[in-house]
Amino acid sequence: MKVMDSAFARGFAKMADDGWQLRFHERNGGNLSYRIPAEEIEAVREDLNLTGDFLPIGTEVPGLAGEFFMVTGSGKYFSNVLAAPEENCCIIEVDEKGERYRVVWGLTKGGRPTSELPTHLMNHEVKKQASGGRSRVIYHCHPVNVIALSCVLPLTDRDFTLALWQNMTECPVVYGEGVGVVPWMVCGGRDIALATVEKIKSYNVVVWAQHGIFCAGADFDETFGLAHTVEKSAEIYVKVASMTAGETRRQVITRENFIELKNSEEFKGLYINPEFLK
Ligand code: 2HA
Ligand code: ZN
Repeated sequence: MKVMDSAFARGFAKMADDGWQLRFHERNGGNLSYRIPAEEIEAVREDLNLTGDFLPIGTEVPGLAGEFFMVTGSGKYFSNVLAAPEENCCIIEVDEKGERYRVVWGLTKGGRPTSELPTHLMNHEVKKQASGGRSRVIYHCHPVNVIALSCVLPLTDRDFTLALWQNMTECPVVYGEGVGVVPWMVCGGRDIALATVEKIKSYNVVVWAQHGIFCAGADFDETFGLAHTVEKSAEIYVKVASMTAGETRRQVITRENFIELKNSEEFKGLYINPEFLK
């Protein structure tokens, strides 16, 4: 099968376009990666070029040795992915030590995988392990309202989690573990990757102050839905702050409400991080 006839490649391109439609990706902002299951890569093997040279990743990810990923290209625009995935994305193979990669499909007009490849792969490595292999998608985008909040809220996991949870019931339901926050750092390198990895061990969403978010999930719908839910709550916060001239919100979902939600019949088994209920 051709890569572009596979469900995973079509899902990847659709998600990129969903992000573009929601204005999460100005210019070449953001990046997306998918850890491809063995049977899905097997089905498209005839369309791969497995003869290229391996290049250094810039970090070591032994937990991903031999894995294949579909990723967006460095400098490529999300707005162009759906029309021409083979020009704007690629499939990479990680070598048997987890130190190097090579492009085996895509980037037909040249280019490299995303500048955030070290962060993506290091996040995949920890999420793969923490989720027992379930986690497959890492998504980075620049949603305007989350970034706006990072200009005004204290940059703590607690402040962000409560600010987002308290506007909308869906939030603690969808990300009951909360969100992590990384202060402003230079992007694209190993330091921000390490800081993000520390946070993504406990959360599925990490805010990069004055930059955007990183999130992780099992599939495209779950991961995009997570980013969308976070950004929607941030938008509500920004609207409320605008209506009230910056005064404190008058009604929010309270700590007692979160406990009520968690203990309800309707949401039986829902996990809400107890750290943020204190
Ligand atoms: O331009 O978003 O963080 C891609 C990015 C870098
Ligand atoms: Zn970015």
